[in-house]
Amino acid sequence: MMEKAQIAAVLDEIALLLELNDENPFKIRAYSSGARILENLTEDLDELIRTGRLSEIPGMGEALVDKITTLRQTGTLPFHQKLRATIPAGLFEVMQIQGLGPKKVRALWKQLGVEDLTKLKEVCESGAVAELKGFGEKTQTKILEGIKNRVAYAKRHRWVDAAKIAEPILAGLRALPQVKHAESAGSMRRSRETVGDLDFIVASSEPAPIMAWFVAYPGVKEVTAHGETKSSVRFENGLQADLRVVPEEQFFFALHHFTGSKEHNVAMRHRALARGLSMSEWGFKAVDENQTAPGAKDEAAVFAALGLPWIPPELREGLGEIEASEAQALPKLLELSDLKGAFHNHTTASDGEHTLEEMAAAADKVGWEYLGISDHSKSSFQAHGLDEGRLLQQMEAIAKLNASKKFKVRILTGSEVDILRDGTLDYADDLLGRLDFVVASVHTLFNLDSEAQTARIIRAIESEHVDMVGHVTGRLLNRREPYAVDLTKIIDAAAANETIIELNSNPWRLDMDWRWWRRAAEKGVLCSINPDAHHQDHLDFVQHGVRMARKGWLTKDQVFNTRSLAEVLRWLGRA
Ligand code: DGT
Ligand code: CA
Ligand code: CA
Ligand code: ZN
Repeated sequence: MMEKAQIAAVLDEIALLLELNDENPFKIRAYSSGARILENLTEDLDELIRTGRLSEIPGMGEALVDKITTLRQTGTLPFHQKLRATIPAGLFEVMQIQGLGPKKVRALWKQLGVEDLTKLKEVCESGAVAELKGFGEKTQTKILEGIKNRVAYAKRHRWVDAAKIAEPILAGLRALPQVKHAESAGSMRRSRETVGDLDFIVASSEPAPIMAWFVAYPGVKEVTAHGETKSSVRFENGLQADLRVVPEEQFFFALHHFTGSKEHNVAMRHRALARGLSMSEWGFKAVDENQTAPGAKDEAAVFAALGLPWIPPELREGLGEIEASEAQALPKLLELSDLKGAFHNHTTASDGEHTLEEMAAAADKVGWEYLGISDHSKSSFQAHGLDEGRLLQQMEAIAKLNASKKFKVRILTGSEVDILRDGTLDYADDLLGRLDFVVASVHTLFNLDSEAQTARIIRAIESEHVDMVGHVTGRLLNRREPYAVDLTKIIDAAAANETIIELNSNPWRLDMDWRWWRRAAEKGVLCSINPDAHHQDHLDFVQHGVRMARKGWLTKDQVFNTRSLAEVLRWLGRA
């Protein structure tokens, strides 16, 4: 059985294929509007099919109903398959080049025989594209750029990298005299771990100078659109940004709409319709023309009009946030100021850049009650892991430093101990037992199969000396995939053994992924927001951990390092 969203995607693809085949525009529109209707259906699709009521929905013709029924029941559609076979497979890649819609792709295909990217490049370089009606030199150059940069343009950007670009732009927009409000929306505002593009929303009655400022912003490498109320630019690193200027009374609707997610928006629109309102980026419209629709003077008013308390953007992923809001059961999300200290930090003893004292000074600056030091263990020789002797020396140095009262922060002795191939640990139990806390991490053998990798980590979780498991999947965003591991089983083992799971806050890692935390918390697993600092400045990384914890619906109670020093020591069995 095929889901509604997948059926809609097939209908959209049919519309695209028909357009490539230069079919009747009405027919094309029928498929794409059919896809939209399907996305917005609140009623049970099977029920609608069974009772024949699907065809009574305006816009749902016989042909469409037949195809939806076939897709729902069999998961494929011969019509779609046949249509797909009429298009060279390479054209799908050609369509992903920036600025190439179905009409242009068809012209390139039919008139110049372009069936893939190689051929496209060839006809651009020969100058043939510039000669085509509706193309020209400029388009030809743009297509070549698009081919050259297609990897960079298709790439998603880490949230931190996108934020570095977005923050000064937002500040610049807010400083313009014509700007009433300015916000960054989209995945950036929802705090996704990676961002496809930036979406700025501005309220103003005078968009022209704002647009002019935006397209001339330093660092803009290319202006991909410059309209009256919408412009798009691309920066050096390939990141694209959209700017939309709306009248003030539309601002909070536009902000809500472009914050997304799409899934959240679809659910909100259903809810609005059930209340006699149609909802869009422009505002509410009463379905009954004699009624007036509510406006919104802030974002909370958009939700309030639908009987809902405001939902934090991080939760707007269409994962039950509207139901929770309706039930007054939204979590009170963790905040940065809730943190009272942090575990998992390195010093120059292993691969950190700052000494113990420098790290203590940095923690004092943040105002933390405690700072857990956990350098690497001896197997991590490439990171200058500590052998037993050096670890004992470090423990002594920490005891002295704490006794000296030179810093307010209490340093806790620990280790990021390597999990060895079989799940045993890199130090003997009696040594581990003398530390204040132990983080156990995998740093080798990423290629083990899921069963072996999972068993290895679970064995470490079961060790009575392991308090936390570090960066549980080993992923590096955009760089290294997570190793194969069964997180369901890891979470169950952590719950059974009262082992904390780390939320590694290094912006490359953000591991464990936010999608798993609700499940972990429901099972009673504690989260520790760990900076994994290798530099004084890295203590700040916890802000990213907090963002991800919020995305994972975590509250203060579910996060270990919101506890006081006394509570933490008690939990660790050290007081
Ligand atoms: P990204 O840029 O891929 O990281 O993710 P977003 O969420 O920023 O997506 P983007 O930039 O394409 O669009 C921004 C928001 O606009 C999106 O989260 C929801 C809204 N939006 C865009 N397209 C649609 C759509 O087709 N339907 C609905 N309901 N909302 C949409
Ligand atoms: Ca976006
Ligand atoms: Ca966008
Ligand atoms: Zn590590």
